[in-house]
Amino acid sequence: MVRMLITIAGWDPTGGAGALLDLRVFERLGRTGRGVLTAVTAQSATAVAGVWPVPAAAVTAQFERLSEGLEIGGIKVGMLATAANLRAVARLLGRMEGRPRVVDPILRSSSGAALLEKKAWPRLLDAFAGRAELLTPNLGEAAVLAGCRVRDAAGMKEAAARIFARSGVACLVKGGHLEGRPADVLFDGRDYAEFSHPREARSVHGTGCFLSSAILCYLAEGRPLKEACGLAVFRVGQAIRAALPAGQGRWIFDLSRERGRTPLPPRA
Ligand code: PXL
Repeated sequence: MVRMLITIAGWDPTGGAGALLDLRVFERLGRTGRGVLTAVTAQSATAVAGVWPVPAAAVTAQFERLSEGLEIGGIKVGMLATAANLRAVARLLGRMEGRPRVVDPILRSSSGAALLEKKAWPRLLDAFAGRAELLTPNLGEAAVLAGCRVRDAAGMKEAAARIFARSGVACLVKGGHLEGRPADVLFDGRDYAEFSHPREARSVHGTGCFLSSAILCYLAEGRPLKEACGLAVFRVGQAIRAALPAGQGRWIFDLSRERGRTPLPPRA
């Protein structure tokens, strides 16, 4: 039976982020995907105009019906919208021990809209404690989750270590918004790894969704965490360079423009 990847995420009608992008990334990297919706958003390429959460009972029911008769190869969690959805999804992940689970702890959109209600922010690490293989906060999310300033590589290491200490889950802090040459920092509970990448001149919507979906694909292939993160960082860079302008200085992924590109760097 084909092992499906599942994204549990929100709906961005532009397809630049959320479940629609996740499913395209899965397919682009050779995997079959299915989706559980947590919220509907209304948005343009530049701003989120509204968020309508899906009730937690509907999130759970989607997942339960979907997983009947399905071989699940891994799960990615994105936007959750509500504290009730956070609880429900954490419970579902708790039943998926042994399968790769990647949680992108999305708190806000880049335009500042809350994509998880604020009262749930302090509960996120507890909810996913021991129930995922990786958390992928950006600098702002890492600062909120770890409760410390995250302004440079040392701050990223500190935040990743605190997040691991509180959740028992490995943490990749994304440094895309750092000054200078950006790097992402991984802490797996024992060792740190840094993945530096060129500064991309383009501000592409959904970069975090792309990255976490790609990491899940590589984990589902059986690659170790560090290798999966490195390959995904590389792959996001490729996709950014094939993105389309979306107006007002923003760009949007267009995976159709990538056809024929090498999906992976040569194996070392
Ligand atoms: O990029 C974060 C994100 C994730 N998921 C959905 C979104 C956004 C940002 O707007 O709308 C559904």
